[in-house]
Amino acid sequence: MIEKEGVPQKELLEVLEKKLSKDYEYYKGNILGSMCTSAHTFGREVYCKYVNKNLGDPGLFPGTSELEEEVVKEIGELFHGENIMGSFTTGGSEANLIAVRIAKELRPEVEEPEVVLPVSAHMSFDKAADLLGITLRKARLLSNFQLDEAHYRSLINDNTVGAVAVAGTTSLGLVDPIEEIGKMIQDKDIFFHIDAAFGGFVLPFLEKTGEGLPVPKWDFHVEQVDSITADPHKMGMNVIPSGGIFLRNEQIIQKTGFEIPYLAGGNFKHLHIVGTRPGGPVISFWALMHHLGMNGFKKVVNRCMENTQYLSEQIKTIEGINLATNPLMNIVGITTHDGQSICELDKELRMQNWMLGKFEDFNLIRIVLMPHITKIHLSKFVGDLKKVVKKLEL
Ligand code: 0PR
Repeated sequence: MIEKEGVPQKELLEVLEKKLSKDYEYYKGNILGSMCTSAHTFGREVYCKYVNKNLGDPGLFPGTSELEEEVVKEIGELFHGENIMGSFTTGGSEANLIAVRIAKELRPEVEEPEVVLPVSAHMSFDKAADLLGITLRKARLLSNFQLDEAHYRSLINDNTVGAVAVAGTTSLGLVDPIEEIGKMIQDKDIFFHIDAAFGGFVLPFLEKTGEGLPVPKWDFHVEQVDSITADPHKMGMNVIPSGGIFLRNEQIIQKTGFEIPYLAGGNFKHLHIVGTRPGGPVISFWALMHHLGMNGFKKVVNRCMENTQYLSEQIKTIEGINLATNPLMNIVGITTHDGQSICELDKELRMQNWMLGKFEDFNLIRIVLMPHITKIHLSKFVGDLKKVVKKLEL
């Protein structure tokens, strides 16, 4: 119940501190299975300063709106595109939903639209398909977790309005064969979307990759690619919420956008699901990108990759468990040596307060080596992992 007379701020802050003490905290190092991390302090500062900006009515905030255009264009260049359009979103799910909707809108003549995607694609595509009345055709993976290209090709037909590939899979951080898929749909009227929600702010900064795996072409470099999802609130270290949708063709917003005619700031077309839209994360990421520069991001990614390498090497020495695959990015998958379920392993480690990702379909535990994780946290984890594997006699 809300009190009749307000409670003093100091008192409330104390209550909040107590109530929120249940939450896990990134800096403690036991959040090992998340794609989010502590927001960069400079970004946080800028965000707080500009928290009132609403891009849902861009005519009232032309400065913020111009900044969004600028940062989108710059990210587009990072992804080897020219004059890229697009916008920030609430996250990867909204960006993917927007992309699937565009694919459908561009082909109104197709009565039963379908989208082809790998089975490793994120749940947000299932949500999008459900909301938009689209059928998903899911391509299998091979035993090494790479896409079965022949199966993907076989799912493309006259009803295919969209093709999706992932640059940084949710489970293992792998990149689909994007050039090859591009060739498959060449000269077909199929919208090609890349989900780089995670990989978008890793791949451009990867210098040396795990086990020397080459970084495949994944972005606007591939001429068939029409759009990309990339989320600043994952490896971009920006505040939540900040995802992004990036589009090659500037006409798409005019062709498929929604128009709200009564806005205080005047008419605008937009692609978003939300109306009122935070401008703060756009401004904070503009500032963060320019503050860190290429080298700043490379440094962060390098450190995450060093930790990835360290953890991978350690896992290789533990009998009973295996690396699911050599990591390309800062995600490590642990599986059992003989195919035994990872559920018990996950449960035991969780009891030791390690918050991991569990992917039952692929029988693997996921560790995302985000910037908040240090080698000290990892060596503690490895110690517990060894004990648990022994206890379970894996
Ligand atoms: N695309 C990919 C490839 C993703 O991995 C994700 C989220 C999305 C799209 C959707 O992004 P939003 O969550 O921003 O809408 N992947 C994370 C995951 O499922 C989301 C997450 C983040 C989960 C932090 C847990 C967590 O603690 O693992």
